[in-house]
Order: sequence, then C-alpha cells, then structure tokens
Amino acid sequence: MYHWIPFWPDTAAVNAVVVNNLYIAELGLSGLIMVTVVAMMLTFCIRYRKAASNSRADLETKTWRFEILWTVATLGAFLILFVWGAQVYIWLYKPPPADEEVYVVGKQWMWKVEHPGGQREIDALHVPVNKVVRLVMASEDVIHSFFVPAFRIKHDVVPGTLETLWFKATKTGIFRLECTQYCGLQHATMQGEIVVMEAPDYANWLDSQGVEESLAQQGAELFRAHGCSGCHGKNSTIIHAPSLTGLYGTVVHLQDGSIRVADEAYLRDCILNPRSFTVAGYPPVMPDFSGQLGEGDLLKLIAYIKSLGGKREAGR
Ligand code: HEC
Ligand SMILES: [Cu+2]
Repeated sequence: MYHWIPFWPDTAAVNAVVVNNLYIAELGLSGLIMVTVVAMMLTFCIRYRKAASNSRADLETKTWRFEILWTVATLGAFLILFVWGAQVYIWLYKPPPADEEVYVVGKQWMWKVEHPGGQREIDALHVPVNKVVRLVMASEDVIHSFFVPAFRIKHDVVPGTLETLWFKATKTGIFRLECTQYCGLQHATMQGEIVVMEAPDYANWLDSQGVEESLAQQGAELFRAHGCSGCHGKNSTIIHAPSLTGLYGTVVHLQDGSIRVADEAYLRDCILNPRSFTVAGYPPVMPDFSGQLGEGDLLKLIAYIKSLGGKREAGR
C-alpha cells in the first residue's frame, strides 16, 4: 500500500498502518506549510525586486488580520495532529484481548522468549499471523528496548517491573527485532527475528519443539519448592493467606485503602516487593523472595498464578 514511497520500511502489522497514517499526515501538513511559505517568499522576492516596475503604491500597513488568521490556522491544524497522535498512543498502550501471550526477558545481550506452552527460543520469536500477540517483558539487568521496525512498535524493558506490549502481524515472513536502548558493549549485537507464520505452521512449530512441561506447570513446581503452597495452598492452615485462585485480572484492595489491578506487574511486586504493600485483611507476613527468584522463574510463577482460573470466594 505504501510501496510508492521511496525508502518506506515494510508495513507488516495493524499497528504499523495506524502509525504510517499519522506519520504521512504530519509529513504532508508540514510539507504543505513549508511549500506555502517558500512559494510566498519567492513570489515576493521576484515581484518586488529592485528592477521590477510593479506598483508599490497601496502598501498594506495593518497586517494583524493576516497574522491572526495564519497563526490560528496553523495552530488548529497542528492541534488536530496532537489529538490524533494522543489517540494513537492510547490505542497502542491499551491492548485488545490477546489471542497469544508470550514472555520476553531481555538481558545483556540477548532476547530470551518463553511461550506459555513451555517452548523457549533465543533472539527469535515465532508468532501466528493475524492474531493479537501480547508480550510480557522483563529485564534481568539494565534497560533494553524491544523494537520491531516493520510493526512500528517499540517499548522499553525496564528492570524491576514488567512491561507489556502488543501487536497483530498482518504478513507472514521474517522481520527484524532490535534493542534500541544502549545497554552495554555488545548492544549492537542484541538483535533477533520475529518469524510470522500461518496458524497451522505455527501450531506445527510449537509441537516440534519437544516440550514436556508448560510454563504454568513449571511454575506450579516452583510454587511448591519455594513454599508458597504452604501458605497459599487450598489446605493450608498454618497462616491466613489469600487464595490465589482467580486472582489475575481482579481489583485488589490494599491495607492502605488504595486499589490495584492484579496484572503481571502486580503479581511481580507481591512476590519481590511484598513489604511495600499488604492486601487488606491479611497479616503482613508474605516473605520477600527477591534474590531467590530470577526473572525467568518469576514469569513461570506468574504464568502458574494466571492459570488458576475459577471464581474468587465471596467477600474479596
Ligand atoms: C509465610 C506465608 C507465605 C508464603 C510462604 C508466601 N506467601 Fe504470598 N502472601 C502471604 C500473605 C499473608 C499475603 C497477604 C498479605 C500481604 O499482601 O502481604 C500474601 C500475598 C500474596 C499475593 C497477593 C495476593 C492477593 O490477593 O492480592 C501473591 C500474588 C502471593 N502472595 C504470591 C506468593 C508466592 C508466588 C509465593 C511463593 C514464591 C508466596 N506468596 C509465598 C503469605 C505467604
Ligand atoms: Cu539491550
């Protein structure tokens, strides 16, 4: 669709089309204004050059009308672009319901990818075409930035929290993945590829990885090994701890009166930073697991907690 523009990068996701349109509008409006200004400058330069005999008799002395018109018109035009841009921004940061979810860990200097089924890859990400893919991203060391030029998506991956990003690829093929945040000596080599496949090919690829345990199953093992189940398990009587069943996606009331949505970043904080807040109605005894769990383990635990569907008990 944009092939007629020279040097235009590949457009391979719905996100890219939206960004393209905004970009073309901005470029077009800026170009229009530039051409108008330069054309007027040249016209007046030639028309009223020293040797020209054009009349200079009825000189315009009160020009404020023109100035106001000119200023308001350009301001208005650019404000429209601002509102448009803000809408695109909000749209990009509010993911639609995901068909596919993938966990990404950035570290010096590679992208580690884990699929919910337990398939792992490094510096590569296989996804199905025409599906909403939601990425949950963590960093093991410094700030990295996940950038796929053909999708026009870019998001910082920040240590100490989880970031999310989404895209819907519209073309099969292989697209570049880059880190765009200078992250140390080998930063330039922190690249990978996004492999977009037809749904059946993708299903075959998942099957061919020879995986025995899903992420949630691995998480369940960690949940037992680290003693979480001792307090949070169904039959636990040792300590009064909230059940984690159906927790994901709900609104949690905290002791200090504030509320938080139980998304991935919240679950991460519960496990690594439990001293910073307490769930309302419970004793503040949740142990701090920072230093014991790496980002990979953490994502497994989160995948496990998310897999605990079902309804929460009344009263929560
Ligand atoms: C010593 C008992 C104990 C252990 C062990 C424990 N927790 Fe907790 N956990 C609690 C208590 C009590 C709360 C609620 C009070 C609070 O927020 O600190 C809680 C809160 C949570 C919450 C927030 C629940 C909500 O309703 O919002 C999550 C998630 C959680 N724990 C996960 C874990 C995981 C994962 C582990 C293992 C790595 C673990 N816990 C180990 C006692 C425990
Ligand atoms: Cu990096």
